[in-house]
Amino acid sequence: MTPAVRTTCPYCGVGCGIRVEFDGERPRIAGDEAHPANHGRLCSKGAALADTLTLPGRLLRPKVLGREVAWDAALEHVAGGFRRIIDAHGPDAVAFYVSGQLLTEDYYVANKLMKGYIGAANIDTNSRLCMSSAVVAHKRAFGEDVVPVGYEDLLAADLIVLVGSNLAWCHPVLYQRIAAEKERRPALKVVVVDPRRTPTCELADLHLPVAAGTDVWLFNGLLHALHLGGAADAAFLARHTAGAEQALRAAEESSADPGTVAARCGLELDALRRFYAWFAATERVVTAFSQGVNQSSSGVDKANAVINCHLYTGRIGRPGCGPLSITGQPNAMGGREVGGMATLLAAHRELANEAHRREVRAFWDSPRIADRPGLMAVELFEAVRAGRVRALWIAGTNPVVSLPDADRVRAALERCELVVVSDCVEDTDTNAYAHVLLPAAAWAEKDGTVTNTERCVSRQRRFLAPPGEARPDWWMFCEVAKRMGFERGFEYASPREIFLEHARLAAAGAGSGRLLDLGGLAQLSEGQYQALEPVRWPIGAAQPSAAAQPFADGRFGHPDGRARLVATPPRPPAHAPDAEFPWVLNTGRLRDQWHTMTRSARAARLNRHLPVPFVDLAAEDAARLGAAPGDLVTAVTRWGRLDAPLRISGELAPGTVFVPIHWSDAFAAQARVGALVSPAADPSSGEPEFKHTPVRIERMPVDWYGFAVSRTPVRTDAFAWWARVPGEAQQRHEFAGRGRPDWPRLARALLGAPPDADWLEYRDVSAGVYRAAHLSGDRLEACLFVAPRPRLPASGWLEGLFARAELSADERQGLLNAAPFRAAVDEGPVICACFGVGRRRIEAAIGAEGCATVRQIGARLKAGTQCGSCVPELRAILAGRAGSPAAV
Ligand SMILES: Nc1nc2c(c(=O)[nH]1)N[C@H]1C(S)=C(S)[C@@H](COP(=O)(O)OP(=O)(O)OC[C@H]3O[C@@H](n4cnc5c(=O)[nH]c(N)nc54)[C@H](O)[C@@H]3O)O[C@H]1N2
Ligand SMILES: Nc1nc2c(c(=O)[nH]1)N[C@H]1C(S)=C(S)[C@@H](COP(=O)(O)OP(=O)(O)OC[C@H]3O[C@@H](n4cnc5c(=O)[nH]c(N)nc54)[C@H](O)[C@@H]3O)O[C@H]1N2
Ligand code: SF4
Ligand SMILES: [Mo]
Repeated sequence: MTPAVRTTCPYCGVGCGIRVEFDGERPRIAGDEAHPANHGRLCSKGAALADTLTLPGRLLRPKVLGREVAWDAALEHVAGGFRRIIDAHGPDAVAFYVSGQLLTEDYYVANKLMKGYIGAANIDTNSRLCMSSAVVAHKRAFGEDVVPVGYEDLLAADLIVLVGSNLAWCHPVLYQRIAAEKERRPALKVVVVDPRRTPTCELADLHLPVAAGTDVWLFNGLLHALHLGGAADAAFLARHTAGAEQALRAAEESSADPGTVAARCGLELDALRRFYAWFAATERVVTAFSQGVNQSSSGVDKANAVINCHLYTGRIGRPGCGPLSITGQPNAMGGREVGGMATLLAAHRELANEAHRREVRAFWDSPRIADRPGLMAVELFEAVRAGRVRALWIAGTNPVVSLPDADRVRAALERCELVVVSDCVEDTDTNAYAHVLLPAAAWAEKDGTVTNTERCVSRQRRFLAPPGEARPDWWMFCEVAKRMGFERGFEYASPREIFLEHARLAAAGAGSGRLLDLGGLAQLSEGQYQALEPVRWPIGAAQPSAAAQPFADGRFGHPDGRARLVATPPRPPAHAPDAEFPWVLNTGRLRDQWHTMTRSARAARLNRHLPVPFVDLAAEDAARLGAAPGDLVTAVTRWGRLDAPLRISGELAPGTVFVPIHWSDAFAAQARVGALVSPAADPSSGEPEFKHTPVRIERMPVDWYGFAVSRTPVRTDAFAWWARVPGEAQQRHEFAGRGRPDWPRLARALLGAPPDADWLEYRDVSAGVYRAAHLSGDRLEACLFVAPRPRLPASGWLEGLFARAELSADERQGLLNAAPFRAAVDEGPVICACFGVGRRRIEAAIGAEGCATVRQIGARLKAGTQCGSCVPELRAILAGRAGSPAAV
C-alpha cells in the first residue's frame, strides 16, 4: 500500500482532515486522527467520498458552443470575448461569479484579475448567499471580519446556543464533538433557536421554536434582560466598546417586556425566561449561528444582536466564550481572506479606503485598481438580465439552482452575450446556458489550501490525476489573464507561488491593527508547502505557530480600537404572508446531500436517506389540504412553483413549510426551490432571504404513480412529475402522470426495450395496476410499476436484483408478483447510510427486540456505529418522534 495522502474534506466548513490510502487502484478514505478539526471523525458525506470519484458525467474537454475544442481555442475565445466587451462597454460590463468551494489560490488570482487588471469589482460569489451577513456584522462590531471563536472554545463552553443552525446535519462532526463533550460533562447546556424541531434538537436542553424572522426581537430582549439583571461587564464596556447606550435603547424599544417578546417570537414565556436566565448566569457561553441568522432581510442585524449580548457581558476574547459564525462551504473563509467579493478588496483591505487601494495596487504592480464596490450576486444577475453585464464567468457554483428567483436567473443567462462556466461535471442546470464550458479539476485532483470556520488553514492535496483535459481553476484564470495581455501579473508556476503572494499581502498588514496575518507562511519552500500542517491565523512571521486568541487584549479593528455594539431595531421579513400566499416557506439542507447534488448524488448510499425532493408540512396543514404523505403537491409563490411529494416530518409548526435546496432539473421535474424564493435581500449585506417567502400549497392532480428501476436512462417526457435516484448498477425513477396511457406500449418506449426484448408483464386494468420487466438473457435490464396511489411496494428488493449477473428462476417468477416484496423486509427510508439500516428495522429493534438506547440499537443493527451522523435520528425514533411513515 502506498503512503497515505493527507487532505481536507471538500464539503462543509468544519474542515475535517482526511487520510487517503490506495488499495490497488481504489482510494480508501478515513478521517485524519491528527487533524484538529475532527481528530479522525468523518460524517456520512465525508465517509462516502471515495464513491463520488467516478468518471461518468464528468466534463472532460473544453467546449465552445457545444463543440469540443482544444484548450488554447477555448481560452482565446474567453479572453477575446472579455477583451472585446471591455473595449466596447468598459470594465463594468464583465463579471465573475465564483464560489466558496474554490481553493484560496484559485480565488486569489480571480480576484486579482478582476480588481487589479480588468479594473472593476464585479467579482461576487455564492458566499454572498451564505456568509455575507456575518461578514458585515463582524466588520460593524469588530472593525474587521474576524471569527473570534475556535472549536476548543466551543467545547469549553458551559452553554452553547445554536441559532438558525441545523448542526446535526450541516456540520455533523462539530455536532458529534459537542455531543461527546456533553456526555463527558452533562452540565454543559445546549439551547437551539430554530422554527423547526430539527435533529439538532435531540441534543438540546431547550429548543426555542422562534417564529421565522423574529431573532432580533429575541436577542434584543436578551440584551435588555442582561442589562436589568446586572450582567453588564462595566469595565470591559467602558474600556473596549462604544455604542452600548444606543444598542440598549433600541433593545428596550422593541423588547423591554419578556411577555411581548415571547408573543412576538411565538415562544412560551417560561422557555424564554429560562433561556435568558441561563445566558445571564453562565460566563462561558458560545452563541453559534448559521443560515437561520444570515439568510434574512435583517441578517446583519440578527448577527449584531447576537454579538451585542457577548460584548455587553464581556464574553469575547476569552476561552470558552464568544459569538461563532459557522461557515458553510469548505473555503468560505479563504474567499474572505483574499477579498473575493464585490464589496471587499484583498487581505482585509477596504475598497473604499484610498490608502488601501494604493497599497494593494502597488503590491500587485497592476495597471489599475477597482475604486468602488461591484455588483452583489442578486444585483449582478439582474444586471446581466438588463444587458449591463454582457460577459459572465461562473466558476464552482450552480446559480440557476441556488440563487433566489431562479427562473429570472435562467432568463438572464439566456440573454447574456458570453457565458463561461467552469465546472467538473457535464450536465448542470447552469451549464445548459454556457457558451464556453471549461473542464475543472475536482477535489481529489488539485492542490491548494482552504480555511475552515475556526480560521484554520489546511492543505488540500492532489491524489488522483485529473481525467481528460481537466485543469485547476487557478490555471484557467491565469491563462485567460495572459491572453488578455496581462502576462506579467499571472506567471505562476504552481499554487504555492500564488499562496506565498497571498500570504505576503496578508503579512503586509502586520502592525496595521488587522488580525489577518499570514506572515508566518510567506516563505514556505516547496517542501514546506507540501508538508504544511493545519494552522490557525493570525500567524505572524514572529510567532509562526501560536494562534493568539483574537481580541484577548480588548483591542478591536476600528480605528479607535473599540468594538461597537450596534443598535438593531427589528424589522419584519420583507414579504408577509397574505390571503393568497398564507404560509411561510423555509428552505435548507438535508443530511446526506451537498447543495445541487453534482457530487454527493454520485454516492449511491447518500441517495437512500431522503431519496426524492419533498414539501414538508405540519400534520394539521396536510389534513386541511386533504393530502397524505407521498401525494404530490405544488408549492406556489409570487416568483415560481415547484412540485414534489408531501412529507410530514413532525418538525414544523402549522403555517410553515420546509423544502430542501438540493434538487435541480438534472434530478427531478419542476423541483428547483430557488425558483420560489423571493429575491429580497439584506440591505447592507445583499444576502437573500432564503428562509422566508410567502407560499401557497395545492394538491397536484395526477391519475397514477409509479417507479422504474433500470440500467439505462428512462424517458421522462410522459410524466407530469419525476425524480431520478442514482444507484450503483441501476437508477430508480419515481414518477406520476395523468390520463389513461396504453401501458404495454408506453412502458416499452419509456424503458427503451427493443421489440424483440424478453418482456414480462402483469396488468389489472380495473385496479389501474401495471407491472413490467425487461430481461436480456437472465439479466434484469429494467422494470416498471404503476398504481393509482403513491404507496407502491418498496423497490429495495428489486434494486438488489440489479447487482446480479443472472436471476434465479424464483426471482424471475417473483418479479411481477407482490409477494416477494412483502416477504422482503421493507425497511423504509435508510437512516444509517454506512450500514444501510432502514427506519422500520430500527423500529422493530426497539419494539419487538426491546432496544432502549442508541448503544443497544448499534449493538443489534450496527446502525450509528460508524460515522455517527444518524445518531440524532436514532434518538428521535427512540423518543417516538419519527416523522411520516411514507417513503419520503
Ligand atoms: N448535509 C449538508 N451539509 C452542509 C451543506 C449541504 O448542502 N448539505 N451546505 C453547507 C453550507 S454551504 C452551509 S451555508 C451550511 C448551512 O448550515 P445551516 O445554516 O445549519 O443549514 P440550513 O438548513 O440552511 O438552515 C439552518 C436552520 O435555520 C433555520 N431557520 C429558518 N428560519 C429561521 C429564523 O428565522 N430564525 C432562526 N433562528 N432559524 C431559522 C432552519 O429551520 C434551519 O434548520 O451547511 C453546510 N453543510
Ligand atoms: N433556497 C435556498 N437557496 C440557497 C440556500 C438556501 O439555504 N436556500 N443556500 C445558499 C448557500 S449558503 C450556498 S453556499 C449556495 C450553494 O449553491 P451552489 O454553489 O450553486 O451549489 P453547488 O452544488 O455546491 O455548486 C458547485 C458547483 O461547482 C462544481 N464544482 C465542484 N468543485 C469544483 C471545482 O473545484 N472547480 C469548479 N470550477 N467547479 C467545481 C460542482 O460540480 C457544482 O456544479 O446555495 C445557496 N442557495
Ligand atoms: S463534517 Fe462531514 S462534510 Fe463537514 S468537513 Fe467533516 S466530513 Fe466533511
Ligand atoms: Mo453556504
